[in-house]
Amino acid sequence: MTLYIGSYHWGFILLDESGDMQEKIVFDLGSSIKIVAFNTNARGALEDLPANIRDAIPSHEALEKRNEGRIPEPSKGDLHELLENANQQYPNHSLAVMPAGRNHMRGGMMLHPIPLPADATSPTTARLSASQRGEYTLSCTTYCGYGHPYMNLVGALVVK
Ligand SMILES: [Cu+2]
Repeated sequence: MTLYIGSYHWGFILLDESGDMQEKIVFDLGSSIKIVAFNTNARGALEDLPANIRDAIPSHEALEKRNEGRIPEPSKGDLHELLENANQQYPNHSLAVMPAGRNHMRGGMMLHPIPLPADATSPTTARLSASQRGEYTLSCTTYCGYGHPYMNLVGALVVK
């Protein structure tokens, strides 16, 4: 099974092979999963994706809308300005997969961080094996501006 994961300021989108957006994907214990990860700002990487996946990626405006209510309003400035600023100054993300509810510093990750630079010319591929039951969170471990601490998709992968 292949999963497509895209990063944006400040979150991840999770797409299955048919290009359907998912909040959560459930696997059987022992499954082997291929992850194709990309920065939604990396044009070169997007060109390398299958057409149905590329076409399913929301516009930058739609991705920005996802931040409303999920990312706390800053005490100074507004969210939109901070996002523009982050796009310029901190364009890169990374993807780690770790057990839900745990700090990544404590280990137990399913996937050590893979970089998702904005100037990547191709997506990054990784393999995971679902060797332990539980819920896993997608998380960015590269500082990417104001919303970085909220850049995670809690319990997005579930091994049953
Ligand atoms: Cu990030």
